[in-house]
Amino acid sequence: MKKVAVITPTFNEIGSIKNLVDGIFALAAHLPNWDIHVLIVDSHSTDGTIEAVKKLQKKYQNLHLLETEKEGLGKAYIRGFRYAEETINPYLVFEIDADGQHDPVRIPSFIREIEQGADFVVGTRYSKGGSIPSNWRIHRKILSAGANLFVRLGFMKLSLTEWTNGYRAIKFWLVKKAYDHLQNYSGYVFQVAFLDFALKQGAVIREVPVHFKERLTGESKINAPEYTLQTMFYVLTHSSFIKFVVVGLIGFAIDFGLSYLGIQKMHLTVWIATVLSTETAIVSNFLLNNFWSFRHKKIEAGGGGILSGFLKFNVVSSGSIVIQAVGMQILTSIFGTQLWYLYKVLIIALVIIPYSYILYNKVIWKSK
Ligand SMILES: Nc1nc2c(ncn2[C@@H]2O[C@H](COP(=O)(O)OP(=O)(O)OP(=O)(O)O)[C@@H](O)[C@H]2O)c(=O)[nH]1
Ligand SMILES: [Mg+2]
Repeated sequence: MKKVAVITPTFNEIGSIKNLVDGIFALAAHLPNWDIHVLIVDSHSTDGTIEAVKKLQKKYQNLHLLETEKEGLGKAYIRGFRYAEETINPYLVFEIDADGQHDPVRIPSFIREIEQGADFVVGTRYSKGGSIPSNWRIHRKILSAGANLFVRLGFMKLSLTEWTNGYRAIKFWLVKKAYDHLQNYSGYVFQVAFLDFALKQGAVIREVPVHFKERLTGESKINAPEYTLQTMFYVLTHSSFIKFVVVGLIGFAIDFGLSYLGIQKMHLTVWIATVLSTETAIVSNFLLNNFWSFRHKKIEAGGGGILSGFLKFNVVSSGSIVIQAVGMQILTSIFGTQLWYLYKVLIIALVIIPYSYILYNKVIWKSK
């Protein structure tokens, strides 16, 4: 029998903890191949949660309690993983909220995915069969859906619909590998950091739809502004996007510098100088993107892969020249040429950057 540690962090969840624990152990009876343990990681609740867990421990031999400092959700999970490793030594762990929003009834669906080869299963609220509470106020819906969309677009990983929900099943080998990375993320952003890490490790990731229920008792612990900022910062620093922008700026400097040299200093024919400078910038952009921005999806030398990637890159780059030319022509013929530089900046920011980032991710440096 393989061991499972269902880890649930709690801070003042007296209203729901008993239901959750009873719910999980009721299911355990229907999972004969799995030895289910539950680990509550409590950060000094003051509402009686700890006492309630201790009482439940008399009934359930496989119920564990770890008391920790209140250092955020991510830290609570990392402490829980370490403790589970020492005391339970699981093959699989679950993450699940204690406030009743994650229905343990879905646990067997996660396990089915694991049995079919998944390493990391995410409970998604944003694919068919999943949902968020319909009575959530609009700002809460926007925060949740917006955070997910931002992460999906930032990582250009549209096939994953859910990054932030903390209802997951993860094989323990992945947890052990992730410690070093995760210890930097003590708050809720830990969830995004863990999924990003798993993807970059080449883990098999699957989603199962879940209904995210309304919190019935207790209070939300999430600090929305802090969470939003940390999530944005994480995506910008861990996706290829910032590097892609830096490469674009370097390309611009090369193009501009060589044009200046060719036209102004060497007095070359203008079209020859322009072809030379543009193509040098394209070569530099391709190499820098391949060996830096999209390094994790690098096109390897040999087998003609680099050449065909480079040719595609030229086609995409030519596309951006055509878009700029047509866009500039349209805007200046409508609004006049006085503010041409503003139109150019707008076209680059609103059209060229998304166009290139999407095509680089989806055509040239596709996920493996
Ligand atoms: N041990 C521990 N648990 C925490 C901490 N912060 C949050 N939790 C628990 O983590 C789970 C998720 O927190 P919630 O506040 O419900 O976050 P949420 O579900 O995104 O927000 P709501 O929908 O408003 O409930 C709950 O079981 C909390 O009790 C913490 O610092 N330490
Ligand atoms: Mg909650």
